[in-house]
Amino acid sequence: MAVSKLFGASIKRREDPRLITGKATYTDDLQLPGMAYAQIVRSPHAHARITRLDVEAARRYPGVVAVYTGRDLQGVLNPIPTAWLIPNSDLKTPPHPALAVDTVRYVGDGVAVVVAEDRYTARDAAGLIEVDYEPLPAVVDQVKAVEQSDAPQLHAEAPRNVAFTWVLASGDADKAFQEAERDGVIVSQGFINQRLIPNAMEPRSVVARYNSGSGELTVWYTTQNPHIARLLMSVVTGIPEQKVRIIAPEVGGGFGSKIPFYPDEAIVAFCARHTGRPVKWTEDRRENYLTTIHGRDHVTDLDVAARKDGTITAVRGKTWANLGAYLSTAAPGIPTILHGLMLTGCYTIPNVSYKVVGVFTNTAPVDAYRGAGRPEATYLIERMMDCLAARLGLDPADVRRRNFIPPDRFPYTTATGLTYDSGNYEPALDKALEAIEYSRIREDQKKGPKNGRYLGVGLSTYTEICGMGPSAVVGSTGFQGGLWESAVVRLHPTGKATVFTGTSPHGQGEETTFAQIVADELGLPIDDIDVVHGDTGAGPMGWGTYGSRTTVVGGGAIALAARRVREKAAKIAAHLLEAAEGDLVFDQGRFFVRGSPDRAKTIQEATLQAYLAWNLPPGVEPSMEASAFYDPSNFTFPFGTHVAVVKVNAETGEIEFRRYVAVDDCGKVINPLIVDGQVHGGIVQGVAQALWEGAVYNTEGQLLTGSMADYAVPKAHMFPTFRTDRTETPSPHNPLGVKGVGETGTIASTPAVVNAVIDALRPFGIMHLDMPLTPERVWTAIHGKSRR
Ligand code: MCN
Repeated sequence: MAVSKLFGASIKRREDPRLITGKATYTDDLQLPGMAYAQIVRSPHAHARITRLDVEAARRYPGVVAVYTGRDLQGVLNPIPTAWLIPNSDLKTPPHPALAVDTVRYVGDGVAVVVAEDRYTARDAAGLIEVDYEPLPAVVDQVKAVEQSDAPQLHAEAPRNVAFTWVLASGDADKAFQEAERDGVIVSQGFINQRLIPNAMEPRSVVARYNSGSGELTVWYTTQNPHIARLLMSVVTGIPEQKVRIIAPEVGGGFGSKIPFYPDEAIVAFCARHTGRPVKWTEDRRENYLTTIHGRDHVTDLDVAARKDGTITAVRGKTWANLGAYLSTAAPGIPTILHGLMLTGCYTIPNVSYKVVGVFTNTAPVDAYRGAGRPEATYLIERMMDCLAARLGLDPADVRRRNFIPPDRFPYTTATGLTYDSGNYEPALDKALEAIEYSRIREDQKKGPKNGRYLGVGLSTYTEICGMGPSAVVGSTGFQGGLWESAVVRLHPTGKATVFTGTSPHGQGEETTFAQIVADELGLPIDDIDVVHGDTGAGPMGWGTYGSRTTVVGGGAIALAARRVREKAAKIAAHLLEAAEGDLVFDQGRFFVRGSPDRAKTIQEATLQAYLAWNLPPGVEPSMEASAFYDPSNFTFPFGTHVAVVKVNAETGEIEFRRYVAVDDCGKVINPLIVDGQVHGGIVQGVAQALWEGAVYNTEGQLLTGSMADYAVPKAHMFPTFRTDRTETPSPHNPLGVKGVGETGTIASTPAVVNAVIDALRPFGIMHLDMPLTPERVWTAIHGKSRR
């Protein structure tokens, strides 16, 4: 690879050839000798009591190996745990059995599992299981679940279906609102952030093998965090952690949906252990829609108080967060820590009063979906910026500028208690406005609609919290783990390198960017470096890939480990060159004596000597590897401006998505090509929420959008070309100066597009519409039948 400086180079992802030529191994590709197949029988009711469960016919069906019910698992498997126990919230954690025993609480709740010789037999036999249900009333709406006195109750442990009440109060919001009432302005708006269904390319899949001779359980599965999975697998199955090995082969994308520890992996492990056979389970897409976690699903009432010049003095509100039937692994932390603390966005809002009520309903569990809490926060504050601008007759860009945290105030502590590491918001805004030709659009708007099409432009000036995170801080929020990261950089005798990371990329491209980091730190050719991840049996413990933490924390650990290797190589080179270490210069893989460039040893030569160990300097151990465990001192806060331009056809309500500009700042960029790819993918997911996607349950708790035919996953032709650009404000505390970027597009784009559509609809006096902005919804609003 003829690139002298690899950090910052747009090189193609090395993952892709195998992924796009069918050479990659996914969990479902695995074939183990003697393998059997599992099929989970799931409840067709959203809420019901199980009165009879007869598995005899299934058990007798030819080819069936075993059938288990919730009662068989009782006392053998522990309940599925929740790992984010947010404090001071009266959090209720009702038990979540892997298979329901008496009561099912959402459509898709497992009641039995069939293990058979092949997956078709397993499926056929599952159809023979007779379950009598006594249906109970269901509730799917989180506000009704809490506020309606006769709402069905899901768990005895959680009166009124309240899982937690989380309160954030800072400054004196009441006083600010009183002042605004007298001499300013108060804007109030209700917002629905609809439920979304993650659509990874591959659904979830598990293969478990238990060796009763050694007591070892090996599980291959679609997880974003194998080490956490091992810990939780051990907790749930009781198998000692050192006997459990988790391997994530090709995962096929996750977008957060493969973070949680689901009942299914515990069930499959149980089946493998109790049948003595390796067992495979792969969900189909329908099952995926019903039982893999969903995202978002907030109902919010929000007020902002401001001065007449547009300076916001306070934000106040309440959100009802739908958590589904059970608390998924990280669920309590998403609408609180990752959402509430980001409510003030990139603005100097001094007073905050916010309450989040987490609610159980008869729906699939809700957990982290790309952005996880931050898209919901950004949506609220960025929509409010536009509402306020409209109320005051100001330009939305000017209102934002007025409230930006000035660049000289970083590190900046927000009213919500976070310390933003670095930021410089105006240059990103300026760049984006220039690229979209903002003034020209505003001029065009003044000319009025053309052919019944109304022009709109929408901004989103976002910041977000990622690079999770300092362990002590996340621990103080109730997260039951650390969020440091591990790395091992190992050079082999031939000078080639294997790098182990505790993170577990599954589509983001770190096999490439991590190799770029090591290539630069050690001056090795990039093709000589392999990156290994996703196997608890390979490298040290680490916490996985989510929260756009992989590069910031995992990459930071890799840089530190590589630097340790370089230090050791320098000692050996100095010894071999009979020079003082302090006299050596390191450049592109060579150590040479300052002033004598020919007196040199390459890092490969030093490495070979480290393995031969014939002539090592005193106190230096053989071999050439180093590890690092990096716990960052703060999160990172990337930011930027996204702008969307739309035209709305007033006759049909259709939205023409015309142009999109994204200017992001994720600090130092390792690979601009990959960063662009991440931003593109993120924008698509965020825009899809604004315009098309939404999970719909009917009042009985049946998922009406239960397949790709009913759920509006967008297609490429629905988007204009995205124009991306960047500013660069390094993170001051990260060894590489990087900030995360994996979620920025999703976080930023939703409000940009909604703001653009509402901007276009301003001539009709429309102040807000809830997402998705379908033609029907827009048309209804234009023609005067809006419900809000
Ligand atoms: N990068 C870079 N320079 C930076 C920051 C990042 O070159 N300053 C590169 C990274 O090295 C990496 C990519 O950009 O190749 C994204 O890195 P990062 O921001 O660290 O995000 P993570 O790797 O932690 O990915 C997690 C993030 C999340 S939370 C979701 S959800 C998500 C996403 O990434 N899910 C994805 N992107 C996805 N992309 C794919 N293809 N599939 C998913 O499931």
